[in-house]
Amino acid sequence: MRSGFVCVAGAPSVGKSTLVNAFVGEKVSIVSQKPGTTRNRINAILTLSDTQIIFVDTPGIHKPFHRMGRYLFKIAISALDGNDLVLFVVSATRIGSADRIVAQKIKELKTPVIGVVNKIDIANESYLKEARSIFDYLSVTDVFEISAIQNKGTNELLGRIKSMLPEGPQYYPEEMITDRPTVFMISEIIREKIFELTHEEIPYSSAVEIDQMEEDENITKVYATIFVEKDSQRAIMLGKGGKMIKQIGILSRKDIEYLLDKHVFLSLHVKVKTNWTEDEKMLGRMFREELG
Ligand SMILES: Nc1nc2c(ncn2[C@@H]2O[C@H](COP(=O)(O)OP(=O)(O)O)[C@@H](O)[C@H]2O)c(=O)[nH]1
Ligand SMILES: [Mg+2]
Repeated sequence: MRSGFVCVAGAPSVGKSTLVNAFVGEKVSIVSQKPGTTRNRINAILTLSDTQIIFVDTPGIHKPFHRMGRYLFKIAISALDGNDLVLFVVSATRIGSADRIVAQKIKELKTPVIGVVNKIDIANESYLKEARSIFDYLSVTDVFEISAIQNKGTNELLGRIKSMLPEGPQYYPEEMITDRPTVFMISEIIREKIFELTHEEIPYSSAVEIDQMEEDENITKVYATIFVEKDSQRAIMLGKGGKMIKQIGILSRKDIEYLLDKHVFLSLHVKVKTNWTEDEKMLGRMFREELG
């Protein structure tokens, strides 16, 4: 059997999580239009008859500006190490300093690299040229132009990935699609809806913790807390007459029911925790898995 870890690296919003989901054929990692959606290192597992590929999704690499940002940066950088292969993803719609920072980090690695230019469905010719020059700088000759969202070029890319993996063990049971527990997946679904529905600093000031899960025969009850940093943010999260939190709840419940394949009762609570993005204890809980 061939197997291995494939780190999906790149600047924020280039489509790393979308690509990982496309490979696995399930929504393992949340996606939004806003940069900084992914906060953790998430393994998405694809098991085929003779191959197991573990895609390592990561936060986008960019200059950190607060304590949580520094954690995200550390997680993304340390995830680059110890893989069998790195996919360096850029977007055909925008190449900038963030991509060059990632390129510099990748240049230091000894791991083989495949270049991926994503979003060719909305490509801009001048950026395609810049993408090529970034890969030239890294002496990466293996470059695939794809659209993760339309599943274009992803099969060819997958074939190339498979051919580059070493002989190895089956790391995970074949039915497993992620190394993350259900409670994490649920908290991520809720966070995705917050990223979709709220704006400006609100999604970045939000965190979700699952307080309790009760499994009855016909229904699973989930009690979750959404943390924000200020009273004013709490008011926005709740919305006029509770409209916002209700909408977050409706969309989240639908996805959680799909995930669990059961009816779900979801109770969301919004709590203010001043400056939690600077709080070592809370960050320690959020990044327990990554900090080892
Ligand atoms: N047009 C287009 N949009 C894409 C494609 N891949 C991802 N996106 C969009 O780009 C945004 C960021 O995607 P995401 O996977 O969260 O990026 P990440 O931050 O690199 O993980 C989302 O709005 C995606 O729907 C693509 O191939 N084409
Ligand atoms: Mg992501």
